[in-house]
Amino acid sequence: MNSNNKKTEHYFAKPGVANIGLTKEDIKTSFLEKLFYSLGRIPVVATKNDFYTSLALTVRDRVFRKYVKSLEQYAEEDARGVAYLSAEYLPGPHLGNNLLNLEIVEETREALAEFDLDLDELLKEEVEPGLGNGGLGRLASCYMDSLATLGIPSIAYGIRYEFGIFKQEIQNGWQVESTDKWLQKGNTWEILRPEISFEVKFGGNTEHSRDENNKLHIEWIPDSEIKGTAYDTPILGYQSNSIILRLWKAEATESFDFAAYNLGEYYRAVEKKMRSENITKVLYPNDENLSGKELRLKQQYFFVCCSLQDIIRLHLLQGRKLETLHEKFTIQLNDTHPSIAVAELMRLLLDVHHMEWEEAWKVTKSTFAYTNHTLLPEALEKWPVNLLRNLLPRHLELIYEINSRFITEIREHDFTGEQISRMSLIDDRGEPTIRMAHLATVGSYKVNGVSALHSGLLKEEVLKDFAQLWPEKFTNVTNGITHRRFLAVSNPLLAGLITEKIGKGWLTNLDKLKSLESFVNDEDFRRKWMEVKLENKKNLAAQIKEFTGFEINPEMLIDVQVKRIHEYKRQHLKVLHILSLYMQIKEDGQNNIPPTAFVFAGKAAPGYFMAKRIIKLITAVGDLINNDPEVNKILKVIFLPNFSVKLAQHVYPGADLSEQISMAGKEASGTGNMKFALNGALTIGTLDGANVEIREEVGEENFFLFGLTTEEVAERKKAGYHPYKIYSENEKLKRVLDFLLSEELTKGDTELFRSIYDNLLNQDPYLLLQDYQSYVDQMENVYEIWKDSQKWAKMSIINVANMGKFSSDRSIKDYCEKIWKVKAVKA
Ligand code: H53
Repeated sequence: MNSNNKKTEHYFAKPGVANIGLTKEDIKTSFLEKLFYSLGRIPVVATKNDFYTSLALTVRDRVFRKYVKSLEQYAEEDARGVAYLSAEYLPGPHLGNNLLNLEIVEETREALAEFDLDLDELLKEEVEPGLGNGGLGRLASCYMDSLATLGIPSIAYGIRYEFGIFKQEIQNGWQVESTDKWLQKGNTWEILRPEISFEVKFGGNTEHSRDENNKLHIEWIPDSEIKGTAYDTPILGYQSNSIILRLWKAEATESFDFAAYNLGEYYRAVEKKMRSENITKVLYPNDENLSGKELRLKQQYFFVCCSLQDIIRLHLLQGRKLETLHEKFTIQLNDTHPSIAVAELMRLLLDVHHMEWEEAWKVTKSTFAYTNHTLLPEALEKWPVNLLRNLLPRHLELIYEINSRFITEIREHDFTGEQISRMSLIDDRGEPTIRMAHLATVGSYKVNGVSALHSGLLKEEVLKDFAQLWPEKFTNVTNGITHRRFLAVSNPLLAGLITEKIGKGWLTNLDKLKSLESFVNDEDFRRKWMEVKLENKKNLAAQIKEFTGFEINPEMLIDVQVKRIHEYKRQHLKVLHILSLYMQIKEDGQNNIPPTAFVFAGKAAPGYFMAKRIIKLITAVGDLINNDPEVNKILKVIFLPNFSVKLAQHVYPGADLSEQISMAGKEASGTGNMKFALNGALTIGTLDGANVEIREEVGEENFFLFGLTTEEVAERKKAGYHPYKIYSENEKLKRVLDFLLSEELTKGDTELFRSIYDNLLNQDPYLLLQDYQSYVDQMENVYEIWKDSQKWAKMSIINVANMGKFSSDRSIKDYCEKIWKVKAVKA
């Protein structure tokens, strides 16, 4: 066989082999084959889920067809590649996206119609993998889409949680959590790779010995061992390559099971097995807050350990030397969650592959790059030294050694003692802990923040000493979103209108949207633009009806805040504003407020008291307003339960106004802000995260700005902030705040919102009261402009036209140029 014969093309060219074409007839044939041969069903007894699965399998074949071609190309070019390590992914439903990327949406629709099936109905069947909490996980998935589309040799690693982010229900106005059994009906998109599996050790101790040449040997004698097995999901790019999302599942190793079984200790064996498998059972539901739990550290180490062994396997498979790992691979650490990788790679290189320290350290710090996603102190990971000693004793030794060499290095510079102790990897001010962000920074060749503002603050605050030491290490890559999922797939009407006007080049180059600006003065175009928005609002209204039972008039201004519930994101600021409108109607007899539906969605971490109370506040205000005939024609307040990627795809297209109202300096970037603007919503926001750049792009006259800047926040706090003073000096605000304790709102349980009330009046750490008036004033302006629908439409078009920068394709190109030095390889 010559090498040409080995190419996949050769096999696919043979008649009758793997006929996986893309025409309507091909799709029909495959669809029936899947139904008969893979599922053993006939149409009369098949359920909707059977039809969905047959279609998903049909599409999966075609995606894999693209994947093998991509793989071949990557191998042939011996290209440098990226390994992306992330504890979270939120891919959303795969089917619709894959159809778009294969460009077979219409063919599939027609093929199904011939069997009397409706594509949209089958799309609804898909259960999405909720393997992330929010922004961080969704960003990773947007990046997968762009890596594939751009043809960047890459592989993404993570954890195959059996239960993803909890399902949220609202009962009696409160959030109630239940388990997300996303695998219950199986997962068509993944394939198990039983042969790609690695051992992961925990606990025990280390033994140090010297050989005859006085060389030190360190052996880790663990007290337990488990196995990680790979599950691969292909992620297809648009008209392009495909990459693999490789998720690890924990399993018991046969050996220790077996030993216990022989002793007749069946139950002990089963218990151990279950305990090992617990590692990948459930996603920790805290976004930007530490759980501090041992199991969480086990999860982090588990997936990092499997992924690094796999990367080394792939590297050696190509006949390369381990000393060149950093030349062929760069490993991106998505936040500190995988940062134990720095110590683990050192362990693998030193203890398993017997490299010398200097060489191993050189390879390690030339391989990793670290993305920081938050400045919130409660989100910066620190692990107790004692926990590490118990769970990963060898890694603790390595971290101490890395730290001691690092401290020796910085002593040679002009750092003060205070700076040195601030920079140390070990915080020994109380119970000694490891600062994972410092480990990631010391062990990486680049560190980036996720918006211009955040990257700046990172250098000035959290990592300022490191930025002084290594200024060239720090850079910014502003986040981006995939416009293919968040416009082409989720908003086909707007995508269609855009394509009609400017062609479909925007699908691969979002900057092309700029040319929409030349149509802002075209009345006919504006009319069509508004018609599309109205259709999308009707669709959102239908979702609201389905999930909450409430009806909203789609002509209303739809004002939306969807994101995790967190005090710094200030959902309660929005609530205060809604209450101010309510009182204007009820008490001041005001009747010129434009009809508005306020829509909220988002999950609260189950242990986050204030966040859960904010949800109750939103629903209580909703109860009051939606049931008051004097008010409910003008205002509606909706809380959409169980926010997910699937639901988000209906929300963004139907929104008129996007709420991005965090206290300046707290939201690292935000990506929802980009999704709204891309779908034609206007933004009311602070100068926080990527809002700053969005405003720069769309122009200040097309953005509703309010609130203090980051510097002003700092000054305000430094000068002494007294929320009570603001409360007592602003009568209308006082009226609204006092209403939180009213019988009407609380239905007699007047202490219900006492904690929120007291917090705002006494501490108000996120300056709601400070920014309140500015927000209310800017909302007046929003209403003025909303009344001029032509002006609103123009602003909406200009917003969309200027979203080019926020494509994740741009972000990935930035990563390639500024950090990874990886080039595209197109299949
Ligand atoms: O990451 C997003 C940012 C967003 C930030 C978020 C995030 C998490 O979702 C979880 C942990 C974390 O450290 C940061 O809050 O501002 O847009 C992606 O970068």
